[in-house]
Amino acid sequence: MIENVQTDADSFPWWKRGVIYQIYPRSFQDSNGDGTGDLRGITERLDYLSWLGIDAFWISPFYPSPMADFGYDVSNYRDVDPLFGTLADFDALVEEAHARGLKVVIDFVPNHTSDQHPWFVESRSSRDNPKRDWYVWRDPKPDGSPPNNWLATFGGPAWTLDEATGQYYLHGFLPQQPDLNWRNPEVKEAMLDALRFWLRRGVDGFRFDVAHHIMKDPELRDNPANETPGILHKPMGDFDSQLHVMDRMHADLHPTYQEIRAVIDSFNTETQPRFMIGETHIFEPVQWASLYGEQLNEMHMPANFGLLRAQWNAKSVRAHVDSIEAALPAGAWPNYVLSNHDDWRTATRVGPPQAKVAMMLLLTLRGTPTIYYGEELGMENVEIPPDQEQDPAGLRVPGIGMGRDPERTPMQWDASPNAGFAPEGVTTWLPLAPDYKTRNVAVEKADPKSILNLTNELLELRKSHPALAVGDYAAIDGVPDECFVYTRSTAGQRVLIALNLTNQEHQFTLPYTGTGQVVTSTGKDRTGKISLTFMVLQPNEGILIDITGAKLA
Ligand code: ISL
Repeated sequence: MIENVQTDADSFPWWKRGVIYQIYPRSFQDSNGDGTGDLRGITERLDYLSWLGIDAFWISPFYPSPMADFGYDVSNYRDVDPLFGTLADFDALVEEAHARGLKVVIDFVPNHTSDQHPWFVESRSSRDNPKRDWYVWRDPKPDGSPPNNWLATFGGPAWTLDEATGQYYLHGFLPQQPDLNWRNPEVKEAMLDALRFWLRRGVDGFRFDVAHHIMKDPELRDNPANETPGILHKPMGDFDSQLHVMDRMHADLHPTYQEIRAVIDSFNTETQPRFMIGETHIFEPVQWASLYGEQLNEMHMPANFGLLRAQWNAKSVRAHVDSIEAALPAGAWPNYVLSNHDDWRTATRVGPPQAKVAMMLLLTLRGTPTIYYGEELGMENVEIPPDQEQDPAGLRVPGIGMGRDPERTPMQWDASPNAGFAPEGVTTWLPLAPDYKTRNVAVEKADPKSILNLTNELLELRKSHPALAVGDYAAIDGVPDECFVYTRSTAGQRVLIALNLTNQEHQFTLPYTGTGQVVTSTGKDRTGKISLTFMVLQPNEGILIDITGAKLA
């Protein structure tokens, strides 16, 4: 008897039942031979995305920008940087994507602008400029030091002194990324209006960059010291010496998110429900879950980065998933991610033999998965020679692995010079991975056992199996500590996912009788019926089994 289950996948909006694919636009496809990817390049590759089977893609920022942080320093919220193309290119991309049934999610950077944004240029021009209060300006302490102890994510204090006006401005990231003052109603209105600009152009949703940063302690009190450094998901240097409780997550985030959500919802139609996901690096599950809003009227989904931080072993991964399921407010929908443009490639983090297991996990958990471009190929971090390093995080805080270039290298399309990413002879903005001739879309499409074909199959299975897309999750107890085994169930269907997170064979008994039907496996070497009473998982193996109708032992 299958109880307490969801049934009809079609009644779920696309952002719940679907899969999001993240495109870092500099690195996806260069259409004009300047060595950097662009919007037309994405349009040229839409057939690939359709074939792959994703539902939506999110494009990291393409706004006009001095590129101090490669687009996360926006100097105009209503245009496209010439490096990436034009507004007309964007409109064409949306039209072509929608024609294929693909949703378009764009990055929105609410916490900070570029220091070259006209708003900041005005704001810094004098203490009594009408835009002064659009940013966070404070006098130095009597000894001339910054107003409080806050640190910038990418090294150094979060305050820079403007010599001309004698005040410090706040920047949670680079000095070239001054923080906006969201408590100023004019700022809020200007930003909401920028959202409307893109909603009118047809975007299906937004990813809100560092959404938890936009509201800080209004009294700007010091952060307390962090007595247990190492709690962040990657080495962050001095930034990790503090608990970031005052420089983010102030309670008035909630009414602000509600106002943003109301604007987005006001563009909903029957056929086009809009959506927002917040980039929220909050790891305490209850605090994270609060960002859905008490009435589920804030973030449709606060991004959940817990899997990036979990140790790669079955106990930690299961503990994380169970904690998310437990913390989730009634009616809210979970989400998972294994890598992005700020974090290590999955194959590098978990080791190449585990990459397929990781992909099977991501695409079979209950919750919307986001796949970072190239993960479907098993791309790895690429070592960047020091003289080619680009990322300001790595350049400003060298030597501890903060640089993000290794996970941002060009997409590997084929074995031709420049991997089909850019024309032959062009110098690409970051070097290509050394393995691109053997690890690319063309080679992997032709290999039935590739991670690309596994990803493609799992994406198709999510469409054909409501249990995988929207079914309930239940972990199975009594299996070896090295394996993570769970079911996904709808009223009419139950599938079981058995993942071996080690390179050793494991044997165990499942709490079901009889046999199940193999749907697929990471090795693509299993077919037919499989015993549920005695299961053997090969090293680094994941199996997906249809157990609809199986009886509990
Ligand atoms: O603060 C952190 C850890 O607690 C960082 O992980 C931080 O949240 C993360 O670096 C934020 O990233 C986003 O905003 C940055 C940009 O450089 C990143 O690429 C973007 O994803 C500034 O806009």
